Amino acid sequence: MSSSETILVSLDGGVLTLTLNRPEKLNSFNEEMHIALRAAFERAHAEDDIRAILLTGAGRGFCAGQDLGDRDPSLGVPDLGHTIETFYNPLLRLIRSLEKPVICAVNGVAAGAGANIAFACDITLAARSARFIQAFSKIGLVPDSGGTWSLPRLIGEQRAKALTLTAEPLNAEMAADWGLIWRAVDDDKLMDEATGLARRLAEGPTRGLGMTKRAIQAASTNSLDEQLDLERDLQRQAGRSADYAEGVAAFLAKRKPEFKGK
Ligand code: LHQ
Repeated sequence: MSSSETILVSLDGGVLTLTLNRPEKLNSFNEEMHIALRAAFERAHAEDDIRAILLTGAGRGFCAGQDLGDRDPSLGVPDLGHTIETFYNPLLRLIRSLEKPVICAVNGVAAGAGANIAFACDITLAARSARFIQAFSKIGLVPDSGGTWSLPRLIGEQRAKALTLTAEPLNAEMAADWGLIWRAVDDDKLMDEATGLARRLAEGPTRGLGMTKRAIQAASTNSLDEQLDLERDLQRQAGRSADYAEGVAAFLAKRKPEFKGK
């Protein structure tokens, strides 16, 4: 495992595990952590050996959003739009455009941008003790990191407005019931379950999985006709992949496929 101070990075079995590592600040973002996390996602885009990403946090929290000590208006009025443009939006775009599965294991509280980053990942598991807090309204801000886009899509306008306007915490079980995350898991099982899932996906037909992610995401802005055309085009590409050939050969031979991600 190599470590910058703020993000722990390890690559094992095709899974790039990224651990937010400022536990004394509940893994809230400073610029150093942003830069390190972005570099790790850029690496995930670039390297074929990386076939799934697992994002989690060190210590008792997942991520408490922006480090507010770093953006303290008493030290001079900050340009938060610049912070968003420079750090949060590029991160969100990197996660969403990565054509590989991004698993998120929410090990503890996820607040502000921390919650919305978790919701932007492809499959999010959370420890039963974890809470999600749209903390922005408590400090006079608006939700960012895609929250105003993902929340109404995932849970509808009423619930999205109630969560963001009140900043009431939502527990993991309820987040799963509402469809904000995939599953709530016993605390002591979270990392085993998340790692197992990431490993399994890393052994999958990466190109097909990546195109599946692209298609599902495109659905929120496409018409049915556009989506049907997209499915045709992606299926054409998938049908030419080595992994499709392997999948069919394995099926016909009644053996387990060995996908190479190509
Ligand atoms: C923190 C933080 C934190 C610094 C805990 N900063 N130290 C984007 C662009 C630009 C600017 C603004 O924001 C954004 C997006 C955003 O994310 S805005 C939302 C920012 N986040 C918040 O407002 C959440 C603030 N944190 C909390 O409300 C609580 O810490 C939660 C509910 C997350 C957890 O509560 P507790 O479990 O009771 O823990 P704690 O409050 O005691 O925190 C533990 C330590 O972590 C503590 O430090 P200390 O030295 O006293 O032990 C906190 O000060 C520190 N910490 N969040 N965001």
